[in-house]
Amino acid sequence: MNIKNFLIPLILSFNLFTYAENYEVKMLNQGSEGYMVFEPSVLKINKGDSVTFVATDAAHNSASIEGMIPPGASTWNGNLSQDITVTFDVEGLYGYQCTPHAMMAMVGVIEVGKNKSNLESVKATAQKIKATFVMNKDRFDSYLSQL
Ligand SMILES: [Cu+2]
Repeated sequence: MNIKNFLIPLILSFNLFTYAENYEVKMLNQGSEGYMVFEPSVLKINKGDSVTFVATDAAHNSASIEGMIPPGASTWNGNLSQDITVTFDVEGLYGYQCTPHAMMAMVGVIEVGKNKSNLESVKATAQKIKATFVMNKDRFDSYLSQL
């Protein structure tokens, strides 16, 4: 076999692959947006990418919010003070929270694959959850407006 016949298709095929990326979201007592925040709080990624929620500060977790993930997507629920890596194989919008600090609006949003088809559901759930916030009441609206 001619080496060229083997190498050229191989080299061309590299361009066809998009490699999955890993992003980090820090769980913080204080960040640039205030107290009890995920940083970055708004993330746009591609289908197949993963996000590691990093326990930079203790006593936080990351958990998906019911009604704020696309149909067919898997939920997640991290342990307190531990990193958790979530792979996003279903396109759409995801809302998540830190369970012990949900009332302090420790929430975040992720858009996977430029697909906003579940935006209305996410917004409706955000309005309900917002009513339970005791501080940072505008966070969900602010985050969703960045999508
Ligand atoms: Cu927290």
